[in-house]
Amino acid sequence: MVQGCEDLQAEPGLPHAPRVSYRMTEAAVVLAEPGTLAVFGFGAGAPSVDDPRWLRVEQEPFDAPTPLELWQVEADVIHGRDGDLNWSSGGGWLFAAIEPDEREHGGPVGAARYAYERLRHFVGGRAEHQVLRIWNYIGAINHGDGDQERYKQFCEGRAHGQGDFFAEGYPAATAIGHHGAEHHLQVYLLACTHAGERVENPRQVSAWHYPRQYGRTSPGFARAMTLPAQDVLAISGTAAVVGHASAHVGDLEAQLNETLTNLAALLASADMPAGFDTHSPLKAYVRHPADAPRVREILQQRLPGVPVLMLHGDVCRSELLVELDGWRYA
Ligand code: 3EB
Repeated sequence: MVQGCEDLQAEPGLPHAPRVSYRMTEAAVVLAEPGTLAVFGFGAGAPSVDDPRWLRVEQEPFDAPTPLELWQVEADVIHGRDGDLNWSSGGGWLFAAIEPDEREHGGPVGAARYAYERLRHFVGGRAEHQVLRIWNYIGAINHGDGDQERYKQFCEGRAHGQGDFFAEGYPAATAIGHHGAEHHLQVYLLACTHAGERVENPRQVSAWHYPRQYGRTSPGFARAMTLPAQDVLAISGTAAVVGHASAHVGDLEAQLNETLTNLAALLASADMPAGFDTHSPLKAYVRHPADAPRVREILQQRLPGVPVLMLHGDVCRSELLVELDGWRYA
């Protein structure tokens, strides 16, 4: 009997990572392209677009004109809504997003809990149930004192909402403040049919081991995640944290240098080649708009040719002035 094609193809390869890029274009144009999994606009100037793959991020860009961020896969994409949760999938990948209004969930703790409960239940019922990377954008993130700081309340709600969903290991993540409506929480994720490989940074205490001084509930996230085909490293929000302490308080340039040192250590730890290139889209979240030109200048020197989108975003520790995250393609 002749072996059929089906047999030869029965063992599908690992899904190739989505291509993440910035492009100066219109949402409608890229949403019409095959393989578009998600499209992000930035700030109040971005349009609202009625497509579950579209997300308008609350952070204001420092670049004008501002590109869109695109996630594209080499497969057909389907999309839909599940109540207030938006999703799309294709090629083994899943995008899911939810943007609860804190006023409808009893405040920041309730909204974070709700977001993570909804995402966990939705993703848990999908073939693409391995959450590899997650982003959290929080209004007025440093408002409130001590354990009442809004970031710490977010951490509390997140921990309740995720339950034991990440018992085998946390995804890579970013949690950054925005200056849009304070009650508007934005959470979105990238999940896959296959697990990735978590990467920690030898220069940093793993976040889930942070001591009590940073809050009752330690943040749960991996420093980075190698995606299943090992072709991309998804890099979590990275700042001037050494050990568990914030380094160079009050010194923007030293913090940025320390952050770049952390990124180099992370690439080494992930067995990735050193450095970033034109296919490594990064974001720089800058606390004080007045610092943005200096951050841009330093990054252009240190990471020539690397696409960096600069956003007005507050790091979750009020003494930290800048944070980077993004992607490193092998
Ligand atoms: C840090 O290194 C900076 O709470 O999900 C970075 C990435 C940070 C993710 C999160 C927090 C989070 O601790 C803060």
